[in-house]
Amino acid sequence: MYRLHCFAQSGNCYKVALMLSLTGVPWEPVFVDFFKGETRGERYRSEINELGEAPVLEADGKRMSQSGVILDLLARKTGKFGPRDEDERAECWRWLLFDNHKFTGYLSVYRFLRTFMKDTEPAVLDFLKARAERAFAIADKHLSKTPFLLGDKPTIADISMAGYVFYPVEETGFDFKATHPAIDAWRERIKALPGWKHPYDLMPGHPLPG
Ligand SMILES: N[C@@H](CCC(=O)N[C@@H](CS)C(=O)NCC(=O)O)C(=O)O
Repeated sequence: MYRLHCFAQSGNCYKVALMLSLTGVPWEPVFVDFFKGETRGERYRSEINELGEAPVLEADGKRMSQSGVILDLLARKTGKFGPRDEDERAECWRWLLFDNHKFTGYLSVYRFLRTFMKDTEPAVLDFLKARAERAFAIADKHLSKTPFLLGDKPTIADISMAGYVFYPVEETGFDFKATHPAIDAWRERIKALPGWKHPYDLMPGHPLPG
């Protein structure tokens, strides 16, 4: 039984929750009260994750963090969504790192500041939005040539990049259907995979208390 420390508004947590759901392995969520500061607390940092981040996966008596590392481990354990050879492994990690740094990296911070923190400088939001849009343009061009990032089959690279794309347009500020048709079509292909669920149906903590 896997235990995933997570909360519904976190697309980084969703990457792991989605992988667990798509692979059909038994797991249970452990709610992280992020908006009350749990990840910044001493207990979380000393007992759960010294990096002060979610997601954290507990398995075989170990705790591990960084969604990319966790996805790689789950792919190896389940034999699903992993790269099939060394070339694919390199390609997978190329997209995983691009996602962590740029696609998820800018999209997640932009969404967090515009939706969950109300006092961000407009210039900061403009910068993050422009950076996110550059990453989207690169992904959209690539996905106009291939159904999934590495070809015909979905991999952990797709699961990682899908972390934030299912949240409502009102939250993210991005309407992929209107602006990035290849990302939108790829998103529909992921949604059609058996076991797919929306982040708000997979993890605890939604809606936020008013
Ligand atoms: N690269 C990390 C990012 C994890 C991350 O930033 N998680 C957020 C929640 S979505 C977090 O816990 N942030 C706390 C902080 O940065 O202080 C991963 O993919 O796991």
